[in-house]
Amino acid sequence: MSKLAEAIRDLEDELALQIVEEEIAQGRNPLDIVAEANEGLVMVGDLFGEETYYLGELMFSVEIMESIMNKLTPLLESSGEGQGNKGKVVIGTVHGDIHDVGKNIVISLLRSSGFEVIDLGIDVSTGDFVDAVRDIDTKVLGLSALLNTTYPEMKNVIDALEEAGVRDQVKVIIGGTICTEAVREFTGADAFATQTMAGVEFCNEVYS
Ligand code: B12
Repeated sequence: MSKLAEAIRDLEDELALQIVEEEIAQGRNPLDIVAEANEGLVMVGDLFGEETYYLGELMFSVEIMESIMNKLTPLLESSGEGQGNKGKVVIGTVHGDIHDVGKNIVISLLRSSGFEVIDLGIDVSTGDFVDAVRDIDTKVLGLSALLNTTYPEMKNVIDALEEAGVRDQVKVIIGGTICTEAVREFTGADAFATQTMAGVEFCNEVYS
């Protein structure tokens, strides 16, 4: 386990930020730093799952992650290949779900890869997703969900796109730790991603 993951797991905020600064100074790839931090958050989630940590600890781990992302986002976005000229991507966290750390990381990576990202935010209604696909000239819709209770919402969005007659206009990629091939099939999405770069690779393919 990396020192950064360990520091996040132990909620050692100052130590975690110090490690990040050292890693940046050493010229480490910001994506590798994100991956290490991600590992720490997953461990916090496991401790929460086994009731060693409670909601307060979970929230604090997010504050640590947000401080880390404040340092890494400018590096991720400045290493970009252009200013949004590859195409537009619409992304949001589905209704009932407020998890956005992973979505925001994907957004930073897409922007750094040259996509213009329209972020609909968290707890986004089905209607808002449909309106966005209808109104924005995009070929990709990204849906994020982290809860077992909210992944059926991804299917609702895709069904609503069909009903509105706009399903053919976009490829839909779903993301979040709960996403698997079975979830993709259930929702009717075109792809799923649980890894940092998979979403970017998918958008590159769609716009190639
Ligand atoms: C941080 C966190 C929170 C924070 C969220 C803050 C925020 N601003 O996001 C807070 C404290 C608010 C929270 C609340 C809750 N949480 Co919570 N949370 C987590 C935790 C610890 C980490 C999630 C995270 O940020 N991971 C780091 C990011 C980088 O990873 P990621 O989200 O998976 O994203 C990556 C990929 O999945 C992918 N990706 C993600 N989205 C997308 C979208 C697209 C389009 C693409 C291409 C890719 C992609 O790319 C990302 C980068 O690699 C997880 C534990 C875990 N193992 O996931 C629990 C977890 C998700 N939470 C859980 C629960 C139960 C809750 C609560 C219901 C708790 C409660 N009793 O109130 C509430 C729900 C609130 C709600 N309505 O949404 C459970 C879910 C269980 C389940 N499967 O249903 C988990 C798994 C914890 C656990 N082990 O029990 N949570």
